[in-house]
Amino acid sequence: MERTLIIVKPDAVQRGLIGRLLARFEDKGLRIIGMRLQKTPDAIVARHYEVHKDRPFYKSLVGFMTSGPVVVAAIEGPQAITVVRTMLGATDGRQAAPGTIRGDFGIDKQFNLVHASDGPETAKFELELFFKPEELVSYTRASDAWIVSN
Ligand code: 3AN
Repeated sequence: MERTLIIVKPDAVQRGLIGRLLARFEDKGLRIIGMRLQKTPDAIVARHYEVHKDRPFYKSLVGFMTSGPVVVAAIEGPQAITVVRTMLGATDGRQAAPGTIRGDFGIDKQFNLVHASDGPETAKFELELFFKPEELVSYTRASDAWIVSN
């Protein structure tokens, strides 16, 4: 089992896609173990995107991510980090494959709907940045026995 962080970005919230996007993760069999709608403080977004701070799009990216509410969620499942990244598709919606979130819903690089952690270390860092330990809930659903066979 792995845990990863996703952010339903301001563009997706403004477009009324929260439910449809979260449903994709549930449909896949992944479990939401923490979730909150928030307007993210500048300092948190700056830490989250620190690796990009020298990139030309950094300022615009931070402005975008603080421009309106987002939904942050912690998601759990077998190889959840890779599975969720695959579900997002390529960064640029124009290149993202049909069937992926960005391939089906987006046609832009910045307005690319959902963020997800890109590796185990990033997932740990991002989950700790956005959630206190007690905000993540360990549980199983009745359906889990029919989603993962062993
Ligand atoms: P991903 O979200 O696929 O991991 P990264 O980590 O390369 O993509 O970029 C982080 C975020 O920065 C992206 N989600 C996107 O919103 C934004 N971004 C990446 N490249 C560009 C770009 N060339 N112009 C504007 N925004 C960008």
